[in-house]
Amino acid sequence: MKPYQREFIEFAIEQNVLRFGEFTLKSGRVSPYFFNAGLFNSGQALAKLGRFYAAALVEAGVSFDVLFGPAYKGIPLATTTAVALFDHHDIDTPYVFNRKEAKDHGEGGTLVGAPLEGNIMIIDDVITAGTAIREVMEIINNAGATPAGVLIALNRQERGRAELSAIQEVERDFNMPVVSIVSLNDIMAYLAEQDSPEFAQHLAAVKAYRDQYGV
Ligand code: OMP
Repeated sequence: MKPYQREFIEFAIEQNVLRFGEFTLKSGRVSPYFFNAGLFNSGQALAKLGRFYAAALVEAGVSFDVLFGPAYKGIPLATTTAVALFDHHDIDTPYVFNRKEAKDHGEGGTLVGAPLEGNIMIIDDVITAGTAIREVMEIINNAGATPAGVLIALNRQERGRAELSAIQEVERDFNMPVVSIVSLNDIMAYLAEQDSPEFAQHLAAVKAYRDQYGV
């Protein structure tokens, strides 16, 4: 685990974004942990979050033309990443986001920002079973653009439709990399490092979950 990844996990726990307990996921799986990116809900938290996304993106070295933030949660994520790329890496990148409902007046349409053209880097929060990201791929295909990759905060390292992980399936099906700031392995390593019975309990629950749904 790199120092910025440990820092990110601490930051997510501090913000209550990463919580332990019992949570029913979109996929129906009942998970002992949940990552709620919506709780990065202040100017300071969003600014810091953008720095983590930008750091992971620059480190991955994937080239792209435009950042895309899928509605709704991806919108502030792509925005703060674009700002951090400029402020901290001197990279000025166009960005675009979509509306869930098409607007039939004014400028119209479902896209706001730069044109959705060329190689698109999608910014999102979490991939579990891969359903949400497949919907996003349709928007990119319909625009005639090419996916360059996906950047997410957390790779939950869960099985997708068959034996591969959901992320491996997405990488295979759309021929692009999925980059994450941290993965479940990093969270487990972090829990194991803490000298705390509470965290040891969380780790045991996460291990049992991974045995059932992990890859
Ligand atoms: P999949 O569509 O199964 O990949 O689930 C991804 C979506 O589930 C995310 O975009 C979130 O809306 C939500 N989610 C979280 O936000 N955090 C989690 O820890 C787990 C999920 C989830 O429901 O799987």
